[in-house]
Amino acid sequence: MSSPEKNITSVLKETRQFPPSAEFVAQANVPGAERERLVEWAKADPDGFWAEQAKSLHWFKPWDTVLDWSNAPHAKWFVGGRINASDNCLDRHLATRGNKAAIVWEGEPGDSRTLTYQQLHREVCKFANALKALGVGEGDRVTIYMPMIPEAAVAMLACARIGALHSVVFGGFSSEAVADRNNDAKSKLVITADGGWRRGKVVPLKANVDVALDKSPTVEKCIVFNRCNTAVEMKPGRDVWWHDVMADESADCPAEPFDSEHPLFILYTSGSTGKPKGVLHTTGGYLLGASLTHKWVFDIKEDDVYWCTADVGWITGHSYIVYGPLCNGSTVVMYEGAPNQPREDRFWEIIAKYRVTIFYTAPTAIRAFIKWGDHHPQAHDLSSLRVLGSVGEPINPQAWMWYHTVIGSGRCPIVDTWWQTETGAIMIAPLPGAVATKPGSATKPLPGIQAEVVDKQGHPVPANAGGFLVVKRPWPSMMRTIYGDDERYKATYWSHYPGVYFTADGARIDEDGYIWVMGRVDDVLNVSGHRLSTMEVESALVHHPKVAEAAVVGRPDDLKGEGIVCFVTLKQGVSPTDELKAELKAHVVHDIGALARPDDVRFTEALPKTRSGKIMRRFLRDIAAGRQSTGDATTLEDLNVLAKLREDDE
Ligand code: 6R9
Repeated sequence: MSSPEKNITSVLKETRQFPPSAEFVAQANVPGAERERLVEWAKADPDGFWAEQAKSLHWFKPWDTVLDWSNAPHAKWFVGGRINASDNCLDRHLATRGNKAAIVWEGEPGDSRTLTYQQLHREVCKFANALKALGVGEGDRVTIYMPMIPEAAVAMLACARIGALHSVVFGGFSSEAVADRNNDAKSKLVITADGGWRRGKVVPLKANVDVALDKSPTVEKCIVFNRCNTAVEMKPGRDVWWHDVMADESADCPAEPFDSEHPLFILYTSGSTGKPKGVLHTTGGYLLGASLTHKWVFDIKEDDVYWCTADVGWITGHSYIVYGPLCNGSTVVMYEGAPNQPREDRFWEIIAKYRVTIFYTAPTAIRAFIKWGDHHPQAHDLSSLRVLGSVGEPINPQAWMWYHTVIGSGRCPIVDTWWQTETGAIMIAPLPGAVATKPGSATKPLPGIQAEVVDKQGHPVPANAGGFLVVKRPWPSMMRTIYGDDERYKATYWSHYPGVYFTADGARIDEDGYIWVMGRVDDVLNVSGHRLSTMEVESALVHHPKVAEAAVVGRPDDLKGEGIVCFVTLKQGVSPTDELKAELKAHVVHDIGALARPDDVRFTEALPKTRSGKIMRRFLRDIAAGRQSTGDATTLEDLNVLAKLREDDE
C-alpha cells in the first residue's frame, strides 16, 4: 500500500502490461481491430460517428444537426431531436425485458428486493403522476436527498419522465449543504426518507431536511419515503408521505418527448473556489455518453449482473447505476449501507449471492479491503466475475495488482476509468477486449474523445513529461454550463486554452500513448474519491466564532487518498485547546458533512503569506505531509512564520 506521493514514484517505474486473454477478446463487444476502426472513424468524421452511435437510443423524432458549437463553449447535441430519458431506460425494454430484473437491491439490515423492468416502470409512472399532482412540471427543479434504496432511482426517473430537473444531494451531506443546493437551484420540491441505514444507525435525513427547509424559501412540498419506521415530524401542508401520494395514482403516464437539449439534471460538485458548482447535463448527449460507455467499457452483455458500488448522490451513481445501465436494459445491483457492515466481507457475500459479473468500485474501497485481509474475499465464490472497474482517483499499482489477483484471480480485465462530474461519462479507459492494461494507468481515450496532455502553452508534452489533461473537441455528454452562472463555466473550464476543455488534472503520457492521471492541480481535495474544495472547508472554519483565519490543505493518506489538514489562527484571547480542536472538527462536519471531517487541526499564530497577502499553500502542504520544503520562500512575508510552523510540527 502506498500514499499518492509514493504512488507517483511507483507509477513512473511501472512497466507491467496485461493484455486481455484470447478467450475474453473472442467474446468482447469491442475487440482491438474494431476499436481502431472506431477511433479512426471518429477522427475523420466526428459528426457521422456520433450520429451513428446515437441511433442506439430511442428518439421520438430524429435530430437535424449532430453538433451545434456556434455558441461555444455551450454545446448543443442532436439538435431538433425529441427524446425522453425515462422512456429510454424503461418503456423501450418492456416488450423484450419486462420480466428481467432491473434493480436487485440489498438493504443494510439484511432486507432485499428485486424490481423487474415492468415493476420499475409502474413505480416511476405512478410517482411521476404524483409529482405532477403536487404541481411539479417541465423545467422545475426537484431536490432528491435519499438513502440508497430503489426509490432514489424511481424519483430520478420520474423527474426525467415529466421534464423536471433533479438535483440529487448525497445523503451524507449536512442540512446546510441541502439548503445551499435548494437555494442555488431554486428547488420547488424535496424528496427524502425518514432515514437510511448506515453502520447500524439511522441517518436522520428528514430531520436534516426540516432544518434545511427553514432556510429554503422556494421549496413548497416535501415527499417522505418511510424507510426505517422512525418518528419524524410532518409539517401540515408541506410534508406528505410517499405511500400516501402513490396510493391512488394511476400507472399511466406516457413519457413526453423533450428536446434533446432539455436539461436532465443538476449535480453539485466542488470547485477550487467557494461555493459548489451546479453542473448541468442535458438529455440526448448525456444519455448517449452514459449508455455507450457502459456498453463499451464494461463489455455489457444481456445476462450480465452489474454492480457499481457508488452512491446515487455522485455522478458515478447517476451515470453507472441509473442512466447508463438501465438505458442498456441491464440488471443492476444496488446496496444500502457500508462495505464493512455487518461484516468486512459484505461485498464478497453480495457478489457470490447474486453471481455478479461486472464489479465497479473505488480505489479507496480497494485499499480498505487490502487492510481488512485476503481471507474475506477468499471465503466467497467470486468465480462469476469477469470485468473489474475502478473510479474516483488514481489507483496505486499495488492496489491494482491486489484487485487483479485476489478479486479477479488474474482472469478479469481491470478497467480504470477516468472521468468527472463535468464530463458526464467515462472519457479515458481501456476497452477490456482491446487494450492491454498497465497497473495505475487509465490507458487511452475512448473513441471520439480527444484527450491530450499539454504544457502551459497548450502544446502536447513529450513522452513522460508532466502536463495538464485537456479535451480538444466537444463530446455529447459534456456539461452544458454551471447552473445559473455561464461566466463561471467559461472561466473555470474554457479560459486556460481557447476552445479547449480544461480538466484541472495533471497527467503524463507514456511512450505507448497511455495516460497516467496524477491528480488535481487546483485546490480541490480528493478524499476517498470524493471532491471537496479547500475553500469550502476554510469557509466552514471561519464561520466558527473563535476562528480568525484558516488554511486547508491535503496530505497523503494511505486509505483515503488525501486527508484534510487545517491550519487555524484563533481570535484574540481564545485558548488553543484540544477541546477546541474537536469542536472545530465537529463544526466542519455540521456545515458540510462527515466526509469533510478534518484529520488534523493545527493552531498557529500566523499563516505563511506572500507580500500581496496570498496564503502560500505549498509550504503548508509540505508541513502537513511532514516534508522538508524545497520551494522558494523569497516572496514570503515573514520567514518566522514558516520556522514557527515547522517547530510546532516537531
Ligand atoms: C467520476 C468522478 C473527478 C476527479 C477527476 C480526477 C479524479 C476520477 C479517476 C481520477 C485518476 C481515475 N479521478 N477518476 N483520477 N484516475 N480513474 O470521480 O467524478 O467526483 O467529479 O471527480 O476525480 O481528479 O478530476 P468527480
